[in-house]
Amino acid sequence: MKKVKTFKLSLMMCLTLLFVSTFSSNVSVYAATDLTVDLSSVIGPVTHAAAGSLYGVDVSHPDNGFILPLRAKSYANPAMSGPDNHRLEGDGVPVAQRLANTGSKVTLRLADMNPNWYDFPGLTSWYNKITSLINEVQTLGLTNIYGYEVWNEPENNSWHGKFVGNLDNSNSYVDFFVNVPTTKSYTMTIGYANGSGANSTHNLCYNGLPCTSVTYPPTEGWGIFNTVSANVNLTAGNNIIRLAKGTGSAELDYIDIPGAAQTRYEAENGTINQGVIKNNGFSSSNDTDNLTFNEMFSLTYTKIKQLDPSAKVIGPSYASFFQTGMRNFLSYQKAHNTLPDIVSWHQLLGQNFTNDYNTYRALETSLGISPRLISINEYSGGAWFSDEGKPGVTAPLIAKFERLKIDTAMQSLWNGTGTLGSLLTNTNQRNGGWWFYKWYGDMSGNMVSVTPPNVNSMTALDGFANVDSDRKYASVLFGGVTDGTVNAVIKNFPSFFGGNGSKVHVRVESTPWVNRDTAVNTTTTILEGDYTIASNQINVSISGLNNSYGYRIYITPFGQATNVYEAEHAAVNHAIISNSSNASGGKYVSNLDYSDSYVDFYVKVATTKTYTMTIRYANGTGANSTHNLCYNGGACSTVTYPATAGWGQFSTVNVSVNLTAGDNIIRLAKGTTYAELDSITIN
Ligand SMILES: [Ca+2]
Ligand SMILES: [Ca+2]
Repeated sequence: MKKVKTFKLSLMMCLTLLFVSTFSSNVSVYAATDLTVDLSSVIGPVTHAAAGSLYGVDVSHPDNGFILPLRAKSYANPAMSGPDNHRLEGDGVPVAQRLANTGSKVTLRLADMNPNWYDFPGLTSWYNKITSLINEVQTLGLTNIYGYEVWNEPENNSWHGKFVGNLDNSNSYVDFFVNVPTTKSYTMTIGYANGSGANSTHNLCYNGLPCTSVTYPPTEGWGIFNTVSANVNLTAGNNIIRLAKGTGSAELDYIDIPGAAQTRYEAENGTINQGVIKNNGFSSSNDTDNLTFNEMFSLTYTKIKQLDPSAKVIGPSYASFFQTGMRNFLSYQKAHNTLPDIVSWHQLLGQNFTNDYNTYRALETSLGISPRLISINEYSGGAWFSDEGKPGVTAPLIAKFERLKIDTAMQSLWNGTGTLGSLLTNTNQRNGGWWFYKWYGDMSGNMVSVTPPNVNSMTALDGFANVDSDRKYASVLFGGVTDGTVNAVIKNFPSFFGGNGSKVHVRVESTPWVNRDTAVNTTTTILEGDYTIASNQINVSISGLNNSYGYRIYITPFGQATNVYEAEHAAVNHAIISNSSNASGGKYVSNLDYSDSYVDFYVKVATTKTYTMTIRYANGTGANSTHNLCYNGGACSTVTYPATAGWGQFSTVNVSVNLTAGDNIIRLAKGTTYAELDSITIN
């Protein structure tokens, strides 16, 4: 979706909101506030599938410090940007280069290579652009391209097809003027739509011969086209072929006559009597090089695979899930052996995603198509503009995406580019949504099952959770509409937590939301304590909840230190994570060798005061080296590291830091010569 909306879509949104609000009021009949987390029911590995955003990362902004903690699986960017393209900014290839070391991938949106919304340049130019793009990706050796998204929202008239509808009067017809070189029988293909649910007919009349009848089986809907064939005996030179109203109704897109002067005669270019020319994304026109969207997608798929057989092709990227359009698309691509590797659509209007997902999987089954990866490459809540980035709205969405193993999902773009999907303010500061996505980025190990009060509600309380048995912790993120209380039932503790009778440490935090432009410097700890496992579960009751806020429950084994921060789990810029049995946690950060190399530690303390920070480091230079220590926006200072026994051989230094209650961001950045970082401990 782009920022400019059509009236039609606004109306759809209003209708949807009415539906959602009605639906939400029914939620109260459920045991409203129970959220059950099964720590032993693994969904799959943590990938941060839904942490990315559309145009959320630009070539030069935001700063990496904002991007790194989110650990998004993929962003979506224009395949090319500039004055001749749909987007001025966000050029996907340099963004992919920029993100190459962060672990994030980039979806390249090919439609954005075109100007406006979107002008198809003709197949030759289209192929040239794609060839140039893929050659560039290959020349640069980029390995973090998630895939090539062929088009965007084709059904919303971003595919400029035309057809003739309302051929409903007794004298409605379209005359096609067809020139053929040879007198013979030709097999004519008719692109038509019949949304009546029953067969309809046209009368086929030409060259003074008796009319015959053409039968149109039902298509997936009005404006959604299939083809039928009919034989016509044409004479060399000009012929007038008339398709006239018969029984029931049909819409006409084009006729194809192989061997004729044109291979396609568009209905809208014929002589139309008692019919109306219409626009939509399922039909073809001169503006689309006489291709339907399905045809263009299929040809583009083939071209991409010729250029790079390992490339992933993404589509159709409908503005919302709708079964009829998806069936039409999948049926066509299956028949042409050009099914996308990753099926995409958008979640913007508050629809029931759980239901849409199940409908989609059933559609695959019914068409004999193996399960595709799914990318929801634009998402926001039903009140799209005010919802984007709001934790209380995104939590129930992410919960569904994680529960259903959606491969990637990207926040929509209702705000400016380069703001990580409305997670930064207009003055480039973190807002409350950023901290929620930072918690998401903190997740590691495996995602585990969370059962909300109602999996079908897109607005009510829902959450997602992870367990990391190496790092020995679990976390649960949640948000959504509640009556102000949540009872989190956390059960089936893995053995590293101990068993029944063991205590676990629980910290519950909230991140606020006023609006996207309200900066938030810290999250708030709203509850902290030790809970005893009984019947292999604990119940954490939380009250005073705000429907716009996001929440995290962070659970560690009793007695496990919470003041040690491993460098390898921090936000690491332009450096490498290495393994060593000497290192705390088995890993450390090496190669902090560049002017932009740094590690950002997110340190949470209960009290504002001066703390001792113990830095575990290695310095194999044989002489003193330094890092620059910068935190909380204050002036930087220098930390001096005496030489250690070698690289990967660690020692410690202590420095004093003045921390404020809540979250503190402590940066250790390259200074004089070199040093490696293992961990920091705050006392
Ligand atoms: Ca047409
Ligand atoms: Ca370490």
